[in-house]
Amino acid sequence: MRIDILTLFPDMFKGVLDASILGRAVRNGLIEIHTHDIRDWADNKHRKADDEPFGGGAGLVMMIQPLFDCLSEVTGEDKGAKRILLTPRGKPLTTERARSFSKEERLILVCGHYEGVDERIMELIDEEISIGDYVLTGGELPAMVLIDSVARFIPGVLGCDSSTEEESFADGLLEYPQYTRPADFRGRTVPEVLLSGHAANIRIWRHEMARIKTKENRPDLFALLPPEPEKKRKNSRKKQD
Ligand code: 4FV
Repeated sequence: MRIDILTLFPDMFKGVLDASILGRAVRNGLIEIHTHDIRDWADNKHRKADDEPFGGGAGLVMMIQPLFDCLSEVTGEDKGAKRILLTPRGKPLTTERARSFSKEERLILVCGHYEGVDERIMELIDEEISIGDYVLTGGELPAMVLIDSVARFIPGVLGCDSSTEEESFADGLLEYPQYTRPADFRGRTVPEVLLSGHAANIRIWRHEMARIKTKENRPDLFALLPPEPEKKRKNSRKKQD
């Protein structure tokens, strides 16, 4: 997959896109990422890319000319590229949307700044995406969040592709509690069932815990879950015949 990022602050992406899992994915050629400084397309001698809002109001708005010419040139003839504006008024970024974006050939991400972008850019935008109901200083962090969430669905990016199946939101549930060595940390122990090796009981316990955590933290998601019968854990000790 190719990802182009249009931003006034390309340096913000250094460090994030060449570290850890994303960095490895780029090095392995699974993802190709290009950043473009919108100011390079400003056709005024002061490379100005923002101005006061028509109709008054606080703050500045990103000017249409640098953004329009940058997006047009970066898109070129590539009609297959999906052009996304990161904005608080966008559709929410969800696991399903991240999964569907991961199937695209090419994403072009437009990062707004200040109070936002001149509305006439919408002529060149296919989708508006929000990472959450709060206002940030820029679209750069949302672009990084989107790239990270999408990259995880690209085969080969994660150590084992199956891990996207067993995680929060994969089946409408928040994820179950995780534990690793040591089994006893200063008297803080691990639930017995996880040490029992009894796969079915472990599955039942994890599902129960995921439902409890979902009910506690995301009643909106819990309400969407199908009612389910109480699953009894099988007694791990073989019945002595
Ligand atoms: C945002 C969000 C966000 C708003 C004005 C950038 C800022 C400035 N983007 N999800 N929440 N963007 O707050 O995506 O342009």
